[in-house]
Amino acid sequence: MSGTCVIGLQWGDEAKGKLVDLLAPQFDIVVRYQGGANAGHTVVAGDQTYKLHHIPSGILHPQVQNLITPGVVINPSTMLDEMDALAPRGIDCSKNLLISERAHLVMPWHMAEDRQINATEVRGESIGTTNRGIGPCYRDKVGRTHAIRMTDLVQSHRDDRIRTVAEQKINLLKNLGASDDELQKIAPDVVVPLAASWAERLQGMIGDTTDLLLDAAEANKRLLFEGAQGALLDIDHGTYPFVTSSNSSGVGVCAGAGVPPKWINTVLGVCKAYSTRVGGGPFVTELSDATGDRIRELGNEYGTTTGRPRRCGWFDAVAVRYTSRLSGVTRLALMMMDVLAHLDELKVCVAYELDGKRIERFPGHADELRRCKPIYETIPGWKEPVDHVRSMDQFPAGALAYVRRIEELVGVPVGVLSVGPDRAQTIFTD
Ligand code: 2SA
Ligand code: MG
Repeated sequence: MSGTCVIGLQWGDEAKGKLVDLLAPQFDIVVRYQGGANAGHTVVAGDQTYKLHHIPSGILHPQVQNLITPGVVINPSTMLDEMDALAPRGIDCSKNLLISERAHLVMPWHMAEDRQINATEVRGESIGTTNRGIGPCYRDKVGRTHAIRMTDLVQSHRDDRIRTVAEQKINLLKNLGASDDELQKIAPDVVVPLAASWAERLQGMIGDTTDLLLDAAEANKRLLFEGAQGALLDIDHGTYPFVTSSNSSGVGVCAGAGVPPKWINTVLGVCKAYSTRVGGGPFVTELSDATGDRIRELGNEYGTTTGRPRRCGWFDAVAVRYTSRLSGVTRLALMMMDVLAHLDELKVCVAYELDGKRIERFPGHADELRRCKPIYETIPGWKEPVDHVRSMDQFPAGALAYVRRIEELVGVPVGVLSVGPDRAQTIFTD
């Protein structure tokens, strides 16, 4: 049994891509199993920075097979752009990438529908999606009547199917007040040839990843599952409705990839040494002050996909304990430790105050979470930079005390610490 998962425990952007790239050489297969082009995974290799959206972060290793499985929603135009950007840098995705025929397509109408979602307030706030068509595509997947899958691209019914759905979507979007410009982008005469061009370029890379993965698991191959977004954005278990539309916590791996739970034995829970969130929704430890701004600047906390500034705050142990338990985390990876150096003191949220009562449970309702006030423990800061640290004994005592406290509060040992974006700036504790 050798399935390992890398799961974000906060609201995404925990630097999962960096870890997957580092771990990939120890695995035979790397799997992206949920989300889509809303993800932004940054990998730094030497002097090169790669920004990946659909393509698994194992792609930089030619001996590793990369899979995009049924739970992912794919925008072929964006994916082809991503491949075209990798090609001149010596990475030929056609060699070691297989895309599931069962995966759903994000179509141009989904982007128009997403803009409509963002223009609508839920519980007094916009969800603040990435406008990548993710929610509308998953909605069509569940609804079944308007869905288009990878397999449809390479079937003889392709043009008819796309024309029919495009006509229905035009009517729908007209009623929702879409602009002429938006409607033009989804006209059948535009979308039908576009889909044909996708098929021409992708057909050799579309296949049955489910069968391949089951064979690989039964042959004891080493599998690495790369989560996208973070567990607090999970459609069922996150801060609903301010979530993404897939199961981004550990519980999503089996359904999205197509593997039974018995093949998973290690779950690496990735979190920053502080918290960030991009988009709307409650955020108990948010800092709307100079410390928050400082974390944003030092941590370069801007969206990889949209460039949006991320909201920043202290580490929330209530939230991470919840998502760590939910995801079955066996080791924590604590990232961005370098960003917290030089502070006089740090705060860690150890419980919430909800309507005058102390709670340690993570509330299931966004309104309840919005009413929660953080109960902080103050921890002395450390004045020394840590970006040069390469082993546990090189950390200042203050930084180690911070790590130990987080382990205690979350209830899981830290297995990895990161002190910068480079591969070398990663310390494995055992
Ligand atoms: P969506 O587009 O429907 O998935 O948006 C719903 C919510 O999920 C959040 N979300 C994310 N949060 C953090 N990082 C994500 N990926 C990009 C990145 C985001 C970016 O790596 O930086 O560039 O802005 C991501 N994807 C979705 C989103 O903000 C909504 O709150
Ligand atoms: Mg990201």
